[in-house]
Amino acid sequence: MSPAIDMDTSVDTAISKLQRMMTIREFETQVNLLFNQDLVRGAVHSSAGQEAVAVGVAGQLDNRDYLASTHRGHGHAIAKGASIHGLMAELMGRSTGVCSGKGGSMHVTDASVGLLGANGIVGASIELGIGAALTCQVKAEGHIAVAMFGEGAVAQGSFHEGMNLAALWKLPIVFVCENNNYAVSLHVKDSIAAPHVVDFAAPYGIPSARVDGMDLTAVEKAFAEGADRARSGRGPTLIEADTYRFMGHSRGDPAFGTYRSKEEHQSWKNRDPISAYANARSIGDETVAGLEVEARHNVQDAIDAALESPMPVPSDAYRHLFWER
Ligand SMILES: Cc1ncc(C[n+]2csc(CCOP(=O)(O)OP(=O)(O)O)c2C)c(N)n1
Repeated sequence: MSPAIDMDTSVDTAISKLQRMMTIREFETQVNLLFNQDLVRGAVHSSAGQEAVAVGVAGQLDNRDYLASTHRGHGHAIAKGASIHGLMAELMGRSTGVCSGKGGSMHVTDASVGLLGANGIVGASIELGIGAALTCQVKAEGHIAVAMFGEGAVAQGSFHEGMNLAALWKLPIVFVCENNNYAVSLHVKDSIAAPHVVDFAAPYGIPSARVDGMDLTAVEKAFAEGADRARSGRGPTLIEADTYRFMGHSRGDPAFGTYRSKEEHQSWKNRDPISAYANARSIGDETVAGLEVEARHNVQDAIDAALESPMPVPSDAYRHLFWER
């Protein structure tokens, strides 16, 4: 794995990255509670535990860079700059949501920040990312695309087709695999033939890096190299970030006790990316506690605003399907 080097230039920058990760964690915690109260409908997939990947990647993109997300997309959306008010309202089916309350958790999209959307089809982010990367290549304005996906997508044809095409056309894309070890309950060792996801890069001639996905700085370093390669016309990169989801796969799935042991779960929680980053950057308990209060306040504000917002009206059912002037 790549050793982590310090990408931060100032304490303020480090604090703002920590704050972003803590906002994601708080958002996911509250969404889980709202789901249990039936205020969030449809399936939700928590990204708690995977915040360092979201922030390490999306934190280095601007609004004109594209990011295609997965079914586990709340963290990617927040890290890419979508408003937590718009996201929370979307999950709660309100007309003030980022998709006017019609998309829900698995379709959160915000074109204004380059977020191409969460996605319920495992592996589809790869093809969407490829299309976005082709757009960037044709426009030649120095922008890039990122395709996020879980290791569950690696056994799909879309992964191999996408890698092949990106290498062939030297597309400005970074493939980021969040290897959280499990596709629902299936362990990665039982789903892919190679020891590591990055092993699939060499046959396509794609440079790759495997990093500790619980270490924000390690993710940033690997992604910076990939992004630079893409921006300078040198083609794609594959990054495998080893990580773990702290909650169950989706609704009703326990965090541990069935296909994951309590001990395994605890061993990853001991490497929590938020406390790991605070410790690595010597950000004190008092500052962390202050950030926690701020995150709680901001997310609660988003919940309150969503609760006060109307549901979409039936007459809008056919709106937003096509581009409107
Ligand atoms: C094409 C496709 N096949 C199967 C599913 C059902 N499904 C939903 S999530 C999931 C597991 C995905 O695992 P992974 O890609 O590793 O992402 P993670 O859930 O671990 O974040 C599966 C199989 C789906 N949504 N799409």
